[in-house]
Amino acid sequence: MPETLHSVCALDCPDACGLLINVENGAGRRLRGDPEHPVTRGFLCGKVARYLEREYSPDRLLYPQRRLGAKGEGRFARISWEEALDEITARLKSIAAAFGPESILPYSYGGSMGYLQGAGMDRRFFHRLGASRLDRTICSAAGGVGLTESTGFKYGTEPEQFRHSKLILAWGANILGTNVHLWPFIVEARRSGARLYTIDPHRNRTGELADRHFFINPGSDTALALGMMHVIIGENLYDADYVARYTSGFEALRERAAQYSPERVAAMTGIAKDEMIQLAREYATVRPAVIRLNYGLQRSERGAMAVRAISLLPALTGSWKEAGGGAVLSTSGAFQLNRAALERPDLQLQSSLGREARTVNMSQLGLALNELKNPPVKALVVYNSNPAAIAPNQNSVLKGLTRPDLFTVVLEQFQTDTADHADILLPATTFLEHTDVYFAYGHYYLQLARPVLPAPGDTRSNVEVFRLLAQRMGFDDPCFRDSADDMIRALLDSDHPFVKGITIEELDREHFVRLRVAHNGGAFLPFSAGGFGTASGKCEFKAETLEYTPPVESRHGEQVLREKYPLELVSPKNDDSMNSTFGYRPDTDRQTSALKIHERDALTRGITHGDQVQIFNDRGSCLLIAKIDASVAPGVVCAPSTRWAKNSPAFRNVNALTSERLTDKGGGPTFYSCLVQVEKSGD
Ligand SMILES: Nc1nc2c(c(=O)[nH]1)N[C@H]1C(S)=C(S)[C@@H](COP(=O)(O)OP(=O)(O)OC[C@H]3O[C@@H](n4cnc5c(=O)[nH]c(N)nc54)[C@H](O)[C@@H]3O)O[C@H]1N2
Ligand SMILES: Nc1nc2c(c(=O)[nH]1)N[C@H]1C(S)=C(S)[C@@H](COP(=O)(O)OP(=O)(O)OC[C@H]3O[C@@H](n4cnc5c(=O)[nH]c(N)nc54)[C@H](O)[C@@H]3O)O[C@H]1N2
Ligand code: SF4
Ligand SMILES: [Mo]
Repeated sequence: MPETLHSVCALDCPDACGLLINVENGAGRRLRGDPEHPVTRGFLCGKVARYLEREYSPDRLLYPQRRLGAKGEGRFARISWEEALDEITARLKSIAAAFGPESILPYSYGGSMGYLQGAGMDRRFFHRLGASRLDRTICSAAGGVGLTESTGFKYGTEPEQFRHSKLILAWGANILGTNVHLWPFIVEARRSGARLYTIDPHRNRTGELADRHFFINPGSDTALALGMMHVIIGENLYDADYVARYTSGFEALRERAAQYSPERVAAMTGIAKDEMIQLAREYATVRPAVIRLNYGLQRSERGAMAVRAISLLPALTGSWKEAGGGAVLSTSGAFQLNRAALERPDLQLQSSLGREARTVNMSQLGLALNELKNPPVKALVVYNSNPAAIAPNQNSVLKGLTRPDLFTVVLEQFQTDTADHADILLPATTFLEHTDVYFAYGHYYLQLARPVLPAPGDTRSNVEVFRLLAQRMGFDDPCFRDSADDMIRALLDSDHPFVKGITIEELDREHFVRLRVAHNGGAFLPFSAGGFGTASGKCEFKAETLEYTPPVESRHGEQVLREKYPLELVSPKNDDSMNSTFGYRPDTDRQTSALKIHERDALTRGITHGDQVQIFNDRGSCLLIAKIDASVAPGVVCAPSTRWAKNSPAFRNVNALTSERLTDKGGGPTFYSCLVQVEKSGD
């Protein structure tokens, strides 16, 4: 009998959709969005509507394998789970004995947003082992710091409230591409007269449909925010009552903003003076106005400051008070579950180290593999991530991954660039095949999904693999025998008012449960009456440290660099894929092989539409196909990311160009502060 079962999309996406799947004789037939889910509202993005192709792809990894060829070559032979686990255990034990357990480095990120598969048994295992801890900075670290410095919490306006807005600023946020379930709320708002403006160096899919697009110089958002404050304060358009009650440091802010005259800001941002003034006036006077900032704008050298500056704007205008006002970067901070009970950092004390292990920044994997000492990294265990394709400074990363003395284990669904570098490659289940609980970073619903399809071949979930490894390592703490449900119960054991009382039974029954952020299903208006999470309980302007300096790698940055490499490269998300997850799809590969370049920059280089071009800087080079279009301003080139390096000529993608320089705060990567030169390629 065909049946309809419930699941949750586990991809690294703010929308965290509720799914329905039709299953017949154990085979998935069709996926669709759950019509009951208040944010999914019955539809899926294009990439996941086709997810069953991935589920049943002939390219899925189904058996454990041992590498035969050279690292990176991709030749493997099938082995049994017994052999695989024995070899991994023996190697990890001997490496830990010889170099100390910190010579073992886990590397994981967004393959699954599930708590269990992403931060469950794996964390317990590495904590007990005493392995180096991974600082998971690669996506949102800078923005997280910026936001908490101003508002104290990592949450903001709920998506459902966007329908009440009259002005929506998509600031470094490609809503239609990366957060498509916000779009229907914006459509609703626009039907009632709202305007949508985009602020982005790339006029993306969202920008094309906006009422107005502002081309901003990459990395200059702090200047724009300060310029808007200049106008808002100077013209007395701020909410004096809200400012007096719920903010601190206003007088210093007034002085600081006064320094950012529209003329100065225009030169910094590339946005004309009158347009900037107009934007500030509209933002302050059209009510309610909401800002959707996303992570795009914090992948620059000044990313934390940019997010901090922008997230001060709704406090200045009092826009937090209104349904359809405020701002949102993430909602993740509202999911105050008991992560310590799930991850068990206390197990580190039971390790042979007997103390907390060092942390290694994942945005500097190349440095970690090639230069870290005391101890050096001798073993790398990768899951939920494809660092060979997505980590910055690819030449350095690949140099590290091909080190003959590095023992590498990769848990994967597909034969990625990173999988090609494994010594032992383990086949992983998909979210349709394992149990997990999901938070979201674009809404306020906690969700549970049970397996809806059988795990094919010899695939195993991350939870199972780390449970088996723990047994073989002789780790006897009872937590290593926990079932998925035991782990979920531990996670739900939290007294925080947003989550208190949510049970596994409720999640099983309802599939999605709204966090207790508001009473009786009412709107969640964070900060409508203050309640900021800062030390003072107020929104802190801290104007003494609020200032704009251009990124070193930018048109106003270091002179030697910008003369040699005059173009600014941004490599934002591809609309129809998910980082490198779908890199094996030919249509995805085509989309991510493009370099968008303005006609003026193409002309001066003798480049015509469709030419193969070489993009290069001191760190490396890669080959892409020139696409001359007006979606970027002169001086900026844009390459949708992230392609599989092995499908690219010369085995390099855009991350051969990006640097391991870190953001101003948070230790985040600076993917979008990247100077390059482009020329027509000979071959
Ligand atoms: N289709 C699709 N959806 C995805 C993903 C995907 O790969 N594909 N990835 C997921 C992940 S991991 C994440 S983190 C989210 C990210 O979601 P977003 O943050 O929306 O995505 P990005 O493409 O990183 O950046 C958004 C926009 O910021 C712009 N930008 C770059 N530099 C600057 C700048 O200095 N200032 C301003 N104002 N804008 C700038 C980029 O040009 C881009 O248009 O999306 C998730 N959803
Ligand atoms: N140039 C450039 N580089 C970027 C970015 C950019 O915008 N530009 N964006 C950055 C950002 S924001 C992010 S978040 C990172 C994303 O980088 P990653 O988190 O590495 O994301 P993906 O490339 O999608 O790789 C996730 C992998 O996890 C695997 N996977 C999925 N589910 C499971 C599971 O249950 N178990 C196991 N073992 N594996 C699983 C998938 O098959 C996939 O290969 O990339 C960063 N890199
Ligand atoms: S990738 Fe995002 S939009 Fe697409 S189904 Fe998954 S959660 Fe929904
Ligand atoms: Mo991300």
